[in-house]
Amino acid sequence: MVENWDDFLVPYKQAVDELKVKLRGIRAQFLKIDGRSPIEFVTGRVKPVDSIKEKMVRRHISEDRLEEDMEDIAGLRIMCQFVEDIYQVVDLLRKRTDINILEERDYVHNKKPSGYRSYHIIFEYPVQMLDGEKVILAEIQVRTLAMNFWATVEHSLNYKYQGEFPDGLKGRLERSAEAAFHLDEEMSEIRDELQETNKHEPGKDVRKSSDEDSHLQ
Ligand code: 0O2
Ligand code: 0O2
Repeated sequence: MVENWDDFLVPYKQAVDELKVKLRGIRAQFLKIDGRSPIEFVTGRVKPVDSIKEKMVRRHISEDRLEEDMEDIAGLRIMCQFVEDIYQVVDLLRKRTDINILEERDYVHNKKPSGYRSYHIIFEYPVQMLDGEKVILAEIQVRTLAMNFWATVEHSLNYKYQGEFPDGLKGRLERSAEAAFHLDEEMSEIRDELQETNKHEPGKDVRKSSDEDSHLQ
């Protein structure tokens, strides 16, 4: 049983704080070496107690199984510019020795019925506590800026309507998720074409190319 929620959440808060520093460190290293990072920015949060309790009811999780059965009490988000960056970040995470990946869920190419896309990684993470090491479960969601835009807005609308969207709006939200994904695909294509142009005509001012412009109209 959880006697004191603040005490229960201490290792989770520690994990989120540590992982934010570590993941932001990856970005800093990339920028220094490459001038460009597959990580655009990182956010993190400990799930609020009210949300934990709501999810316990929804997923039939008892308090004594909380540590084992609720994977996202500690949650991190990595935002990327391009879909390809997501998989580069996932590869980097797989190679790390400080996290032990238990499960990966590719909602990028297997979208959820709502239209939601992201790559989820569930892992064990050891936290050094005063009375020794405590291994906790945590989740990292890796997504593009467009996926994050959609998920953020949809999440706040969902909260307002408690998942019961008025008729027709569900379909429109799904279609807007697809529009966001098309935007991601278009951005990747534009990037590839710019790289091709630079390879064949180094020094050409690609900003003046009307061909790329026409794709987005
Ligand atoms: P900077 O200089 O603002 O980029 P903290 O741990 O205090 O840094 P906190 O309060 O826990 O951060 O917040 P959170 O939500 O974990 O992370 C916020 C970080 O994400 C901040 O970066 C924001 O700038 C960054 N962020 C949030 N939304 C966006 C966005 O749409 N675009 C970009 N580029 N960044 C965003 P920092 O680390 O505070 O530094
Ligand atoms: P938060 O902190 O409010 O974001 P479940 O949690 O029961 O829905 P499951 O199987 O435990 O599902 O985990 P899943 O679906 O792999 O990941 C759940 C998390 O992914 C959610 O956490 C969201 O952060 C995100 N997510 C999944 N589907 C959607 C969606 O349709 N829209 C949006 N905006 N986000 C989604 P929580 O619990 O909602 O927590």
